[in-house]
Amino acid sequence: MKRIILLGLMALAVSNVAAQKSNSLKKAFQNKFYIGTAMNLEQIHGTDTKSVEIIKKQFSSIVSENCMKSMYLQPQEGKFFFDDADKFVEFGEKNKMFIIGHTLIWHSQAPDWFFVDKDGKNVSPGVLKQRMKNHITTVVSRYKGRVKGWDVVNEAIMEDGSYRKSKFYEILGEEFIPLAFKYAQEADPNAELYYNDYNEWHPGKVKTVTQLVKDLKSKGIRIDGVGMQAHVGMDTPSINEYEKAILAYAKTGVKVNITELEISALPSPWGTSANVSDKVAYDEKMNPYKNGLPKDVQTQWENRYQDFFKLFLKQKNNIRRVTLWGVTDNQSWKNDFPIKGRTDYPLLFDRQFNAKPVVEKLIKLAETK
Ligand code: 9MR
Repeated sequence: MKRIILLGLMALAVSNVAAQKSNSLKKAFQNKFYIGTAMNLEQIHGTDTKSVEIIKKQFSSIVSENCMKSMYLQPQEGKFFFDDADKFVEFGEKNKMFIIGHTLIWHSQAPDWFFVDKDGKNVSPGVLKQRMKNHITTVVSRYKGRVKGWDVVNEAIMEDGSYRKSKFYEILGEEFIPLAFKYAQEADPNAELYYNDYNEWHPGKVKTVTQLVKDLKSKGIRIDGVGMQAHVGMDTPSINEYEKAILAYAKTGVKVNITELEISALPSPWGTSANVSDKVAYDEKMNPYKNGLPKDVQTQWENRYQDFFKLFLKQKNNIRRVTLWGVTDNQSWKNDFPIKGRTDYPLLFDRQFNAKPVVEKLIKLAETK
């Protein structure tokens, strides 16, 4: 009788170990790459307790979805607001996470004052350099040694490979990118520094971004990674195109971060733009799954996630981190982009805070690869 109980207990212990091994993304991927999520304000301040539980259990890395953008950190010249960002960094430290700051230099969500003088005219190159330096130095030094990686420059290149005609570009030309990296490096020599962009599998972008990495390196300026935002759809881009881009970036000697990952289950009026100013009017036909995904679409969506993760696992030596752009479907920006007011299903946790079946499948994939 005793032996039977003992055997029973042993079996229970073994199955517990097995369950433990496979009960979170964080554990399953720990020897592959960091697996992260973006955090919004409710999560950072702990009011969304259910999401916070998921984040602690499932993810090994976090990035600020909005609160470290320059319009929030420095709404007026010289007047910094750090309350949200401080909380975000504290959360990451407390939970031993790899903390990412997003983003230092981005044309969008930069405060208007950044580029103009008191008469509203563009400032001189010298003034803009000073403002960039002050912003980057103040922010990066505050979190020195704590924020482990920075999206230094975000979305500066267009799909055809040309430079985006942003205010930074208009006033400083291409030079604004090496300058931003130099200022960040000076402020925290040990932080990883990244260039981050969407549609970076596009051949035109691949060409210019790889050249950019080479140019920075030849100037003796450090760049550690390219962040490939992964705001992808059901068909575009192809896994093959995506892999080619990963290999091209890796060949320049940097790591690839898969950033801002989510897979929209909805029809798209165009490819996979993540340019926040590209919006399309609401159309009932474009919002077909208000009450849930039909089984066939659900299966197709799960397969698409698995195909991407198979690629990430295959390329794990080139990939440092895979970060989801949010936790639950209802929190995703995709419900309002590119068409406002739709019901999308792009993330790994549903509107009731439950892990979707795909989570278990991704865990299994990680454990068998
Ligand atoms: O998810 C972010 C959303 O909440 C903001 O309203 C939006 C505008 O700042 O930015 C979203 O995140 C963007 C990211 O910072 C950069 N790449 C594209 C993302 C989606 O627009």
